Amino acid sequence: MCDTCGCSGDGGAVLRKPGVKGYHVHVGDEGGHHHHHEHSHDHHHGEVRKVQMEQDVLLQNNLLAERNRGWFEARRVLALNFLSSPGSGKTSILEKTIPALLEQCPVTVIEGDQQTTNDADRIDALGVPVIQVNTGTGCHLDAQMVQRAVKELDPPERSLVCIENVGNLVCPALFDLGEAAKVVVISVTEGEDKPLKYPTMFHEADLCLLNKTDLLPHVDFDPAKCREYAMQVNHHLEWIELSARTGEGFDEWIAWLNSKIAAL
Ligand SMILES: Nc1nc2c(ncn2[C@@H]2O[C@H](COP(=O)(O)OP(=O)(O)OP(=O)(O)O)[C@@H](O)[C@H]2O)c(=O)[nH]1
Ligand SMILES: [Mg+2]
Repeated sequence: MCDTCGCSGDGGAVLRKPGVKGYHVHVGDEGGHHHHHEHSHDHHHGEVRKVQMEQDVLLQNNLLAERNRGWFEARRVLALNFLSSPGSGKTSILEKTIPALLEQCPVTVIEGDQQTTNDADRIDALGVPVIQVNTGTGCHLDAQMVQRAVKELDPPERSLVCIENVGNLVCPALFDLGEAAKVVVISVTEGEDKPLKYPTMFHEADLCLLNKTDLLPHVDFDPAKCREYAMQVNHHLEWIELSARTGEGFDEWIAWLNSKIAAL
């Protein structure tokens, strides 16, 4: 977990529904936690206690994540956790993906952002059930937030639940949500060394979508090099290159999804 921001709490997370005025559910009973960066000198003391607390928070999260996983499996729901830096194109990919899937499989979406319902509004426009989780000061979704959101969404049997995590290539990698697979998105404007600089995310991911390939003529980015770096971190990582703008590569991505849906 993140040592410096103290991202262990839920940050006072709330659930929101597009178009439902006043719908506002707090996640958890413990209320928000606050960042006090002026007290960061505390981080130099009590290292053992800090490590212990981090283990407890992650253990607690893992227990809840396993309950989510059991629930998803019992209902034959495919839950995917989408992760990336801010702006890599997670929502744009969902906007293009969901209409292509709806004939075969119902889709519901959980959107994670610190603030706004912007992404939930974009998904709502597709006519698909969606819940926005606003994490407040929190920089990742955790299993409890997903549990609450899933309870509200009540996804049908044999369906797909897309969980778009908070844009952040670091902390969300550590929090199991009970998903069947983690899909990390990286775009060609971010630099091909990201898998080496942020290895935990690529180590934990099952599939990497390299997005914005339409911009390749305009940037110095070598997809083969990026893939090679990613494979150094995780040689099981699957890899698909696509563009949410042009639709290039979507056949392969939709086929990947359909193979998972067929196995439900
Ligand atoms: N050229 C190009 N632009 C893209 C592509 N995909 C997304 N974008 C643009 O990138 C910007 C960010 O896209 P989003 O889909 O909002 O990214 P995100 O990962 O959901 O962002 P956060 O939720 O804020 O982390 C928008 O301006 C998109 O139009 C793509 O394939 N090609
Ligand atoms: Mg988004």
